[in-house]
Amino acid sequence: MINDQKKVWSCNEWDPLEEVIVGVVDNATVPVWSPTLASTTPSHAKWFFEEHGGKPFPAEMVEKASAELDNLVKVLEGLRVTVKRPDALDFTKSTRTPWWDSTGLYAAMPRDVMMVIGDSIIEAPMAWQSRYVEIYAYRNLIEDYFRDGAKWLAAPKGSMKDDFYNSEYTPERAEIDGVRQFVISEKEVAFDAADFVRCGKDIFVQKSNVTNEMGIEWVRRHIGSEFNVHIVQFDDEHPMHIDTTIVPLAPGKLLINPSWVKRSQIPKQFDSWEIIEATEPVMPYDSALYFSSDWLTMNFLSVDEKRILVEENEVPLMDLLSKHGFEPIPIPFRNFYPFGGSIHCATADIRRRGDLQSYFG
Ligand code: ABU
Repeated sequence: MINDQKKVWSCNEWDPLEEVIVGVVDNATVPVWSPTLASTTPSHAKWFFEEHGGKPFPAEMVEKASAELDNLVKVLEGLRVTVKRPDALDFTKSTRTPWWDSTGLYAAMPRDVMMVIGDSIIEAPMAWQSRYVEIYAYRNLIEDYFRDGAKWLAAPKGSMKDDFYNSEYTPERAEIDGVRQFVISEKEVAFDAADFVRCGKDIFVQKSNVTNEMGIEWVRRHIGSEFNVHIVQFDDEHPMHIDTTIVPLAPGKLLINPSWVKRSQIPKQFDSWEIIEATEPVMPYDSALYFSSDWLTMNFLSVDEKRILVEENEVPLMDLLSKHGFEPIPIPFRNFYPFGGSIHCATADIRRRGDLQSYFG
């Protein structure tokens, strides 16, 4: 079967998008405050989890974010992209294992729980107890893609027992003697798919508070020898998800977060690429960004090598992209930010037209 006929096929972040999953916020539930959450959550947001932990997100937040997701679907369909939605599980229900029990989170961020590499769907094992069952929101879709010929790999889910987490870790001691510390250990396989960025045969990944070396090694061995997996590290002291740090825009053009990425840290593969520094976020740091940094600015979705869906308030970024020959399409998405992501997080590519190739000499 040639790639154009494959139902599931995507090799990078910029080929023409033909099918995508867009998340839902229905039944989204606020996790209970924990050291795991504290490792990447801004401390100014702690009150939100203390007040709402274990309960549904406030209805007004859900309604506003839901309307923005529905609008995103309309915009994508208008661009001739097929859109699928996950099931809204009842995330207020607790998952009980022999070692712990926890309420769930949401099905808002497909980018975190699964990724498509070539014609394979890879399910991430995750690292938060509250996200243990999240993938089941996508299983009806994944089973259909499997019936249509996709390959399907599910990474081994860890126990997420207490001793998987690093009890010594505190956000204030995120680096000791020049060595980055993480809240998760290497005891079992862990990764979120959003710590990987795909550039054809080269895939870049960061170790983070949800992705460990064992998880990266699992991906490396399972995707096969035609792919090169490169581990990168930048200056984000509390890393979780790479899609606000480096964003490949098109062959030869890489957007970087100037606060976290030093030129000397950019992988040598990008030596001949144009490096573009993102503009500062327009949103104040403490404006309801409960789960994320303020760099959601960079968390946009490429429809193809030119057109990019960008949150409508991010005007300086849109100006920058236009200056570099891109065509930003503004959409309202600000009310989704408090759930921890922007347009990239809220989506997962299922099909992009194009071939698997190397973009690095
Ligand atoms: N899930 C994307 C959030 C990354 C960040 O906090 O910058």
